Formats: sequence, structure tokens, C-alpha cells
Amino acid sequence: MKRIYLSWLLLAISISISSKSMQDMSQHDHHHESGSHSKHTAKMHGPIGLMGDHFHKKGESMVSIRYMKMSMNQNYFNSRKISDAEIIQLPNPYGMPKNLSVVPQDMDMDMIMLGAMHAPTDYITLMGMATFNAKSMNLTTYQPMMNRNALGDFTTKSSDLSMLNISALLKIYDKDNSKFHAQLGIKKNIGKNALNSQVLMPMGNIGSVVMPYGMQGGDKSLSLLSAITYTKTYDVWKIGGQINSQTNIKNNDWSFGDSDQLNIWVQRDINNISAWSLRVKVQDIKSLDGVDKNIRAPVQTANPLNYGGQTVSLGIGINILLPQGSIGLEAFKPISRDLNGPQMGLDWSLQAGYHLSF
Ligand SMILES: [Cu+2]
Repeated sequence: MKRIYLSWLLLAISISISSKSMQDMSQHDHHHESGSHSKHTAKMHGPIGLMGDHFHKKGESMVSIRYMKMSMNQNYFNSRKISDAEIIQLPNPYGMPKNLSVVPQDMDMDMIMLGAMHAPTDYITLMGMATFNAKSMNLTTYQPMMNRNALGDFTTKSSDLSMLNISALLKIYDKDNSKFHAQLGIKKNIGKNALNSQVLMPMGNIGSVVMPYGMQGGDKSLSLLSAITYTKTYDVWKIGGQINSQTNIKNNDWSFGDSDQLNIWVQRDINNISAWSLRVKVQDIKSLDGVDKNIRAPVQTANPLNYGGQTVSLGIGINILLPQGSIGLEAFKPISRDLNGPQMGLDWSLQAGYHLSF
């Protein structure tokens, strides 16, 4: 999925919709929306893992808390699984030892996201979010030469307040149970980017090194967020599509690559208070941009090229209305991946969250 293709698609959709939305604006002083908005159903929010999937009416506010877990336990080279034995034959781009000698075995990432939304007018909803993340990785160190036996395992960990972002959701169209809006925002990554950890070196000693990029608290970059989202409700069904992009505009030495994401989902009411969802997510992330000269360990994650790639995942979720607010749960599993490798691939992820509108 190429960035240029996305821009053209975005442009084409905007043009085709804008003529309609002009007509819509002139008649928009009728403040009664039909159906979905006034009638609270569990599908008024999209699947919990989506960001900025809905906007609010003038004067409405919402707060949310979400938890996300990502679990990885397998290395990939492009779309193929790759073993430790193969990885330690790959060259170490930083010189000595000649080959990669430390191999990631599994990684868990936990994130907590606090969000708030407020609509000062019917046309603009402001949205802010803070993300805290905690990462843990287990690795195995191999002898750098000769018979390449495993020397032992070790764990690295980091946790940090990682990101702050603020966006405006701009309503383009909201009529006949169809909603269309754009998102424009900025994301500031504030996580520490040079955290150290104790590691088991290939020579068998324990040393302290700057952790590879993926284990850092953040990258200190500033990014532009943009998205367009369309949803349509047909009685008990709702379908939606979102294209979103994250583009780095300023970084310190290095930053994680730009990303584009396409989401297509369907939701269906189970009863008055719950709805299930099915979502397809296509994610394209560029490799890491820049370099930190202090990150030079003989491990795949120290190479900026071994980041990013494309992943297609399938998510299944449920939203449930509570007497106060609503909860959502969504589980994800990749169905295909093409990772810049060697790189650990996502095995599964889970999101749970709570929304409260007032
Ligand atoms: Cu909201």
C-alpha cells in the first residue's frame, strides 16, 4: 500500500463527497439527526482498537481508558519464519563479532492509553491522548564463533510515558446514517530514547549497553497524524472504513518509520446493549529513519533496516453498554506479514477499554 496511492484515494473520496457535503451544510440547521446518534447502541463506537473512529455533537465530551497487549514470539524474514540457527549466520553490520550473536526470543508490550474528546461545535471534535508503555524482551546469546552454542538467556525491560497526541476531527458529512470525517493532528513522542540495560555479551560477560531501538521508551519524534473515516449504519449493521497515516516531521537522531493503516470493519447489534465486530487491518510501516551510533550490539534489532513491514490482521471484538459508559474488547491475529527482517512478528494482541460520554 503506497503513500501516493493513499493520497490519491483520499483526494478522490474528498472530491466526490465535498459536493454532497456543501448541499448538506446549507440544510444543516435542523439539529435532529436521524437514528443512530440519539439512539444509543453499542455500535455507536467502533471496535475498541480504532482511534478517532467517531466524532461528537456540540457540547459532548468523552473520556476513555484503554489497555493494549501485544505478544511476539517468532522471528520472520520477510514473510518466512526464521530460526535462531539461521539468524546467527547473518552478518553483523557493526563489525565484530562477524555474525549476529544475540537473538530475540519473545517480546511483550503493554500499553495504557488515556483519552479525552470534546466537541466545541458540531463540526469539530478535539481529541487528546496520552500513552504509557512497558516492554519486556527475552533474548538468547550464542557463542560468536566456532560451534555457536547458546551461552544463556537474559531479559531486558523498559517502561515510560511514551506519547502525547492531540487531533481535531473535522466533520465532512453526517446524514442518512452515513458519517464521514477527517482527522488532523500531531503526536509528540516523549519517551526516553537512550535507556541502558544489562545484557549477556557474546564473550560471556555481563555488560551495560544502550538498548536497541525497539526496546526504547520512545524516539522523541514529532509526527503528523491524518485520517479519514467513513461509517454507515443499516439498522442493526454498521460498516466502516478508515485510512490513517503517521508522518514524521521532526526527529532527534532517529525515529520509527512513517506508517499507513487501512481499517475496514463491520459491527452488528446482538441486542440493545451489545454489538460484535469484525475488522481487517492492513498496516504498512517504513523502516527506522536515522541512527543512534551508540546502538551497535550484534543483534537484529540494532539495525535500523530491520524495522517496519506490512501486516494484515483480523480482529474480533465486542462492545457492551453499561448503565454508565461502555466497554469494548478486541482481539487481533495477523493473517499475513512481510516484515523487514529478521524481525519478531506479532503473534496476537488484545485491547480492552472503557468509554464514558457526558
Ligand atoms: Cu468519543
